[in-house]
Order: sequence, then structure tokens, then C-alpha cells
Amino acid sequence: MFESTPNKLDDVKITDAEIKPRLAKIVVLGLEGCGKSTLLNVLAKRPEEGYSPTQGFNVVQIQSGECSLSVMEVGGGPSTRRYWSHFTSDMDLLIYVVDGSDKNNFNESKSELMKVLAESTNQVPCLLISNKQDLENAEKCSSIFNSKDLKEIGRKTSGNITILDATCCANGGEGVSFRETVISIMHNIITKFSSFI
Ligand SMILES: Nc1nc2c(ncn2[C@@H]2O[C@H](COP(=O)(O)OP(=O)(O)OP(=O)(O)O)[C@@H](O)[C@H]2O)c(=O)[nH]1
Ligand SMILES: [Mg+2]
Repeated sequence: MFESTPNKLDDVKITDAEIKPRLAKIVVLGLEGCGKSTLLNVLAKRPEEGYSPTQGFNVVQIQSGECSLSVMEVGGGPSTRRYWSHFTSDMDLLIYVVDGSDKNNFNESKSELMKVLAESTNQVPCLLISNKQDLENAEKCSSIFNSKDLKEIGRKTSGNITILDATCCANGGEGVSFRETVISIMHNIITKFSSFI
């Protein structure tokens, strides 16, 4: 039987334990109109809104098992893009969204991604999303990012790249399973690759 006596406290060893934050920081970037706010709306189970460019940033916080995930979108318009690097320090995961239906913007989108990675001081995992797969002409991640691109991104992410072809528009039952898929991908990357846990 367990006996509690005051003297027993003398035997207690106190060590310095690092208390890790339990809130993972996930930053969502990509050019204007690629679908970042739409993705956040899906995650937050908010109804779809029309296009209203994000001037600053939006955050939603969701719980996934033992992880709290803070998912932050920063506007992708040229004037807001200049501030991306202010948001990327200490991130645990970068989600980079490309409008898969907008071929004309692929090069600009990739070059903005390379800039973000070049400016980032730490190596973070990266989830690349080719969005708007519901549109007929949409390209998949595998054709937007060639092996040279992936090699370059891999150098800045310790090779921790995940790709996802997606339709972010919340549409009934499909929207629900898409939300769960994205949360589970974020959770897996955070727990596997990040120093978060
Ligand atoms: N067809 C289609 N349209 C989408 C999809 N995802 C988003 N959109 C539409 O694309 C437009 C822009 O979406 P937003 O999510 O506001 O874009 P954003 O990346 O947040 O843009 P900024 O805040 O300006 O950087 C909206 O009209 C959305 O409804 C998708 O998967 N398919
Ligand atoms: Mg937005």
C-alpha cells in the first residue's frame, strides 16, 4: 500500500524539463485568389463566402488529438506578399497553395515560394496544394512542380514535402471528408517531422 510521509519528498528528484508549447503554428501562403481563405473556411466549418481579398491575415485554431493547430493565412496580393516573411518565423509547417487552374501564374507562384523558403531561417516541412481541381483545366502538383523544383524545395525543407491535389470549395458531404483529410495530413506532418512534439 502507498504511504505518504513528508520525508518521502526528500527522495523526489527535480530535473529541468523543457515545457514545449502545444500549439503548432501553420502558415498558409500562395498568390491572391488561390483559395487560402476558402481552405480556412473549410477548416473552421464556416460557410463559403465570395472572393474578398485578405488584406492582412486570418487565423483559425483547431484541435486534432493532442495537437492544437493554429492555421494562419496571409493575403497573397502583391502589397501583402511583402510581409509574408514577418509571419514565417517559428512556423511548424508551411502550406503553399497554387491555383491549379491558372497556368499563367505557375512561374510567379513558384518563384514566390522559393523566396519564402530562401528567407526562412529554419527548415520546415512543406505541404504543397494544387487547388481548384474541380475546374476542367486544373493541373496536378506533379505537373506544376517538376523534379528540379522539388529538389530545390527539398533542400530548404529537409526533404519533407507532401503534395495534395485539392478542391477547397466546401460542397456538402465531400467537404466534410476533405476537412478531415487536411486535418489528418497536417497532424501527421506536425507529429512526424516537426520538433513540436
Ligand atoms: N472552382 C473553385 N474555386 C475555388 C476553390 N477554392 C477557392 N475557390 C474560389 O477562388 C476565389 C478566391 O478564393 P480565396 O480563398 O478568397 O483566395 P485567397 O487565396 O484567400 O486570396 P487572397 O486572400 O487574396 O490572397 C473565391 O471565389 C473562391 O470561391 C476551388 O477549389 N475550386
Ligand atoms: Mg484570403
